[in-house]
Amino acid sequence: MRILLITPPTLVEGKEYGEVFKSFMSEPIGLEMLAAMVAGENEVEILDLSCEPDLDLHEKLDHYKPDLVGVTCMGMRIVYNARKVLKAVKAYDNNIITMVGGIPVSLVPEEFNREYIDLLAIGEGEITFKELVQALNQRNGYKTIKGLAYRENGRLVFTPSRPLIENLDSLPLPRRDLIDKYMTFYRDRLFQLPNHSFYTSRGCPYRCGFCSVNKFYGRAIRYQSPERFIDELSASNAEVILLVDDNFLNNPERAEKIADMIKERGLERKYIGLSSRSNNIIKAESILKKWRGLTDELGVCIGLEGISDDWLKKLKKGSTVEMNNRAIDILHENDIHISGSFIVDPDCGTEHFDALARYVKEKDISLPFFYSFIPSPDDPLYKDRVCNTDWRYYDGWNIVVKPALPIEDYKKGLEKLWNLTKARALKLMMKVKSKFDNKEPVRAETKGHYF
Ligand code: B12
Ligand code: SF4
Repeated sequence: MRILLITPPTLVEGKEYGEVFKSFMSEPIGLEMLAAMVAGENEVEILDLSCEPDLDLHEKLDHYKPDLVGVTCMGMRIVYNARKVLKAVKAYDNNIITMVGGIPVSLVPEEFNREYIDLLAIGEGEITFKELVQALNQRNGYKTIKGLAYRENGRLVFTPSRPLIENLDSLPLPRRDLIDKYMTFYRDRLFQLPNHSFYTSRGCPYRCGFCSVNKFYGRAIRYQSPERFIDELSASNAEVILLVDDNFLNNPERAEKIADMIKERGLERKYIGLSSRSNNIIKAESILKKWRGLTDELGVCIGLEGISDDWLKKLKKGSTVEMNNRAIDILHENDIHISGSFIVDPDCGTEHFDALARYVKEKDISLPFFYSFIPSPDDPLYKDRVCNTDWRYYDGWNIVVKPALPIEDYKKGLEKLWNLTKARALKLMMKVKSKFDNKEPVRAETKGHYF
């Protein structure tokens, strides 16, 4: 069977702030995992339309002649783009089986109940995809395969749910060979060096109300063993590695073992980025020095979310401003740069924007990100104030919940904060520039919003 796996374009047509996504390109690990699951008798290709937005899809389909096209939809904001690609494929040839997967597909499946979409993957995709392709190859039916939804008389029919994969080590390595052609695009924002992303654990045990991860994976966290991660890392030559786990430091003992193994095997990199909650940074304080020693520059992303305990409580964040402050101090003590994100309270007054800017400067947060509030499908917070139901606006930069301030004032406040982001990003870039004597020319496409 010939399979074409597609990432839809990340830029949303004519959208304000769209430029920012040019600086956010990284590899589609989900698709690489699916490709690895069906290696062997099948022909698989990955097409990343965020890197090739002007590609002629018909020409590609003419040339590749796929039997099955699988599209990934990573966020609500690209629901329309994902559908557009699927519609074009079906219009090209009605016999091509069209399929879509990703977190939004599981959270709002009705959005994908369209005549041009044959199958939806609900939940984790690897085993479902493997069983589906096997069934199609053997000309068997797929209606008993777990983790699918298909259309019948215009309605979605769901097969039994797909259990979470118990042992992540049982999965093959992602097919990075299929994305080598895009490595000039997959550059990090600061150093413009090629990067690989690693997703070494799945899920998160916390229950922040706004977050989709705990809804998709449940509140369990599953880990790859350090050995499995090291195998994957050894196969990667990227100078920049991003550990895109939602909560990498949740298990400090495992994180320490991984650090020791990277050192023992000489797998250090120029830059390492990882994400963690502030309470886990505090828990992992004693091992951060080891991580710092593995790289020229270490960056940690924290979801700080706010500067008042009341707001953090409203978000069900499960952390406090005191914890955030302590985590920030620990990172500074270890010479680790901080990327901190905030969700700006729709009920704030104009003074709040200044207070956020002051906090960021005082705490020396190198890369602050400020998002407007987006309600999660199953969380009641601000549901009654949704003023925009067009998914294209669900990017955190546009406003979908009516603020207490006049909308223009709230927008201005956000824009001012984003100017601070640009200024601080530039400062960080200057600081680290000397460490990264990157002779490679920077592609215009990846230059992005900040610089
Ligand atoms: C890495 C990452 C990024 C990377 C992009 C990586 C990439 N090119 O794919 C960067 C930094 C660029 C990024 C940007 C953004 N991200 Co992001 N990101 C993630 C993160 C941390 C990991 C994604 C990942 O690689 N997962 C690992 C793979 C294995 O899982 P997967 O992609 O879901 O695929 C599996 C299944 O979903 C399914 N599947 C997926 N596609 C398909 C297709 C088929 C055919 C089948 C059968 C199955 C299938 O099978 C796969 C294997 O199990 C997730 C959180 C998370 N836990 O997933 C957030 C997450 C996806 N991001 C999110 C957001 C909000 C954004 C931004 C909008 C943030 C912002 N305001 O800038 C932007 C938008 C980007 C965009 N494309 O529009 C939200 C999405 C929420 C939502 N409901 O919309 C998430 C869930 C984070 C969160 N805590 O809420 N992100
Ligand atoms: S800690 Fe992060 S990943 Fe976990 S539920 Fe909260 S926001 Fe989501």
